Amino acid sequence: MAKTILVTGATSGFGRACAEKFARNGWQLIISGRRTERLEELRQAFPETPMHIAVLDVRDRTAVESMVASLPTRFADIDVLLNNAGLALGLHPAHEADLEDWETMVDTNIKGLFYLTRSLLPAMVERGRGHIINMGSVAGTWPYPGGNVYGATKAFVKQFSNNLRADLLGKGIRVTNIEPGLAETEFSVVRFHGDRQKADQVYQGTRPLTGEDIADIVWWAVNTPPHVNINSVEVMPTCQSWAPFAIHRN
Ligand code: NDP
Ligand code: 8X3
Repeated sequence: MAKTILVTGATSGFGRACAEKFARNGWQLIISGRRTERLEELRQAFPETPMHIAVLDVRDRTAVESMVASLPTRFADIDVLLNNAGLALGLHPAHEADLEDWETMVDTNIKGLFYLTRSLLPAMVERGRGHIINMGSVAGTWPYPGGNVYGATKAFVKQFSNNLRADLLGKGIRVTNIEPGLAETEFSVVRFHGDRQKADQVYQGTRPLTGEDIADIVWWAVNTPPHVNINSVEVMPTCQSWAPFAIHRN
């Protein structure tokens, strides 16, 4: 029987690239996101691959729980949960940021991620097998102007991943936090509320990471032997590095 991965945010970017990678390599998939037509299109691109579509807003706890409770039997034993759905909204300094944006990021990147995790963990513990891969970010470690709540949600993802490892010691379950830097997906279009020109400027003159780069890393982390746990992977494009400390002078 093929192994099963559940990918949240499979309609775009990293999630879509990861879904394609696992489908090409003989896994069966549960693909999730809010945009039904994109999930249908993904399933049609892999007619040989068993794919279950779970149209889902990860912020909706009841919807997450009932999706997990009603999985068809052949998809019920999940080997890998890829907690990828997430977003940044806005790049304003904290005193000008939109509170709605902050709430959406917290509800999606933090609460959505732990709803999925909490719903699937009991079955993984019972089976003594499973792998949770969380999509963190360099923003969870490195502060930058305008990163305020987005970075803080990813700091949550980082520490939640570490604490999961502590709770799951001896249970046969692996946990990995992937922490990418600059990557060209729909991320910036979403961050700038659909302003494509502003989004394009983020990547101008760079060679950013791609969804496929991240899919290669997820695939590697999953396929290390069961006694190996990749705790975290921080990855940037070669064209990205750190800035010096900022100093305000009068
Ligand atoms: P995309 O915008 O291309 O993809 C985001 C995915 O998340 C979409 O499939 C979207 O699906 C899904 N999503 C967003 N909100 C919800 C929701 N409420 N419920 C369900 N699904 C949701 O961006 P990326 O692929 O870049 O982002 C994927 C992850 O990677 C995010 O967690 C992001 O924070 C992280 N990341 C991105 C980096 C980058 O520079 N691109 C770098 C580091 C981390 P739909 O809209 O159909 O619901
Ligand atoms: C996405 C990377 O630097 O835009 O998490 O926050 S960054």
